[in-house]
Amino acid sequence: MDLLSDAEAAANLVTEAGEVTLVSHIDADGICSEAILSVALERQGIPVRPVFVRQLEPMTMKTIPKDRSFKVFTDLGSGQQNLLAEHGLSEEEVLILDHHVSQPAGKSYREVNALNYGHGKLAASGVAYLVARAIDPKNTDLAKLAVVGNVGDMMARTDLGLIGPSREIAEDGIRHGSVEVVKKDLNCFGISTRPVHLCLAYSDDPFVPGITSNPNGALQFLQRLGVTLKHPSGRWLVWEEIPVEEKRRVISALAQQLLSNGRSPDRLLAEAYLFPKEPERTPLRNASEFATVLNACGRWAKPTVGARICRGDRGIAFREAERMLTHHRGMIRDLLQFILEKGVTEISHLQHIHVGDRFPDTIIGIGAGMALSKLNRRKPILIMAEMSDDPLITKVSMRTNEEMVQTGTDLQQAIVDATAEVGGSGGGHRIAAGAYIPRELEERFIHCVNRRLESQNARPGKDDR
Ligand SMILES: [Mn+2]
Repeated sequence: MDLLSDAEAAANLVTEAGEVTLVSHIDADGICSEAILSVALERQGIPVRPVFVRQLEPMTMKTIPKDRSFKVFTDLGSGQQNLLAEHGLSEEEVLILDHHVSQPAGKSYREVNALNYGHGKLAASGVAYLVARAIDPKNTDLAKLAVVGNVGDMMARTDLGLIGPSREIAEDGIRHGSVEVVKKDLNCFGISTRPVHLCLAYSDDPFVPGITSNPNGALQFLQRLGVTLKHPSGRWLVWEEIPVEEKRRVISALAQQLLSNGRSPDRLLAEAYLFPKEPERTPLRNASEFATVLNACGRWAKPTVGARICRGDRGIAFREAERMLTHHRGMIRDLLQFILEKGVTEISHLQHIHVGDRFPDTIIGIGAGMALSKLNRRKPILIMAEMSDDPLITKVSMRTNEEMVQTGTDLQQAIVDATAEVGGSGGGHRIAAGAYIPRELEERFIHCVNRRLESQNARPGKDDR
């Protein structure tokens, strides 16, 4: 069993279809997966009907038509094979391209799942790309979207860059000319759109004392270094525009700042993925900001706007996405403010807060992640929200930071174990995970997770999977 030959088999299978229903997830990885595969199939003359879902559960299964189309599931499906079977889908009409833990359920659906080949850092859009490339080697223009999806799913986070097959896909993009790799760039978000001092202040990996969460501190730091901060026209420059020599000055001063505070500079640099053909100073210029645009579209129930951007729409869809991004950021700012003002409840191994129905459940994880750098950084944060469409269910999101992951914290494991005990479903990654749980068992769930985190911290730190 190897990944490329299975991608090839999947390509043969899907190109035999007369028409395809493509069911995908609403996040950046899911939107990129859908775009990659739809474009590849449309180029073969095969009509595709996309269906986006927040997650596969009995309610959303109803949106999958019972017709003669071939059903492809991307970025979901592996863990919900029981639902596919219950929906009456036969083995012949299904293909799953995923990277979540597989749970076979009686039927043996055809599946290309990165995890089954030992690739923990290849997201669904990477798998979809390998299938698209097997359909036609000319599809390397789609490598860029796979880079966006992989970065959006945090595949580059732990290792400070993409590795293995997802890195090889980025190489395809470089050869095609649509992707540019900067090997040792500053590990921070917003290099194409944010004024440099805000870019530094809003990044918390690594946490730089005096700069992280401190825009004024960051500004003074840059002024002391004599960095050119503004364009002659008066607007702020973004990191991408700063001359290389000045970038080096900033990076070495940040390293010194970390060392003099007894912190490691290990996570200061990371590989960045730029898209030189996109317009300058827009969030489409680099993989992580591009992914944020798509996530904003998905979280505000407009995944198809994101899908149009993936297909190259830089007009109406892009302007709509920009408005959503502005709205998205405003809402997250309000949420952050709310968390800090209301305050979290700290227990032995985590800190938690319930936001009720004040904020949509789709953004609480992001707000929690941002709040964590202003709270106790030694304890993961657990945030809960009511689900607007189901009063009996509570959405839970958890976030921690790289330092805690390196000492053994694994939120995915903690959440999966706790949902096994309390009921509900959950999953995610070591650094970020989420669950849907029965509302009446919130308290018990918190304590289950707390106990799991306690036992993880008692173990010595393990290598990342
Ligand atoms: Mn994914």
